[in-house]
Amino acid sequence: MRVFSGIQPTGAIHIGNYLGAIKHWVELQKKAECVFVIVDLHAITIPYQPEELKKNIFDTAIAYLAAGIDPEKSILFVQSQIKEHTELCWLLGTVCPVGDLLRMTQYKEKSKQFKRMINAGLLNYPILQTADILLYQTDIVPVGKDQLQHVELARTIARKFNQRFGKVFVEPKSQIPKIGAKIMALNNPKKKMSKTLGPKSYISLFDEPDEIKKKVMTAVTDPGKQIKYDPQKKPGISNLLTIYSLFSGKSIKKLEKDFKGRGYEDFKRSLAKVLINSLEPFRRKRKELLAREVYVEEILNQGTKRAKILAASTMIGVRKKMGLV
Ligand code: AQP
Repeated sequence: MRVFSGIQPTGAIHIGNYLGAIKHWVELQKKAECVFVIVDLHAITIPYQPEELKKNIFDTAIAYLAAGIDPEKSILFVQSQIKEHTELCWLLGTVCPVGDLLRMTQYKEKSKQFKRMINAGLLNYPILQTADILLYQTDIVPVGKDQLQHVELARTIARKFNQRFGKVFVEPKSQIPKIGAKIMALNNPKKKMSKTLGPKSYISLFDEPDEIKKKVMTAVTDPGKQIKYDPQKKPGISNLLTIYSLFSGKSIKKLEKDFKGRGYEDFKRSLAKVLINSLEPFRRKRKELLAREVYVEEILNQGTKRAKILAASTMIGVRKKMGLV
């Protein structure tokens, strides 16, 4: 079984990225052949600073490793290092209808968020993501809920291509966690926790204890004071209960019982403690890795070499089927 997934180096990796994706990657490494990528070509579809991007790519690699991605088991690399991604993107663009791209929720949301820079890359983003996935003959794509639509499109494009030119691609399936597939922003529980919404919306994997405490204590909650899971009526506290449950291993029911009759403040104080303790090993590992820059670069170089072999092999089949040889 081949597993593929990635994250954009658009800022600090947060607990939403972790609970929705990375945590499951770490588990999947034990039983599947995994390819994990830092999708820098996706990150440049929104406004960015080149120097910052370079730093974010490195920081994202450190986040993967600190959170438990094992370079001995999994392939880890930076997308732009393998030209086959952009080549396949162009070819698949001739198979994908424009209408399918225009109805993608992420395109609609990001083009509202970045009104002044709605570029063709932002619209074509899902084709590049399809190319990323299909290049590695991926069976499973573990992602958060927001990426479900894109993976569905990748399946459709794979099917269309195979029908028109003959079978080359595996049709990938998404794997979405039952709980934690969409962690909401701390400062606005109606919106998804997101790197580009800014640090007040998220807790980074590497936030210091003081920051964690401050962000949790000021997280938006709902009227009333009951600790009860009800995402419609109480989106704020329900989101915090989900986070608490996933980091502590206690069920939401048990937490509701434990905190019965106690107020939000008590609950938040306890959640902050859980988060500070749970994220401590990540902070420690990151500090170690920051002092080993050459080692991290070598992991990425080795990953590129391994991924390149897989990507090049798929492209031979694609070119042949499309009459491009
Ligand atoms: N809030 C979230 N809850 C659960 N899963 C999430 N993911 C992202 N946010 C949440 C999952 O993390 C993986 C990497 O996402 P990405 O960096 O490729 O882009 P994204 O989904 O757009 O993530 P962000 O943090 O919201 O980044 P920006 O702000 O740059 O757009 C994916 O599997 C995603 O589902």
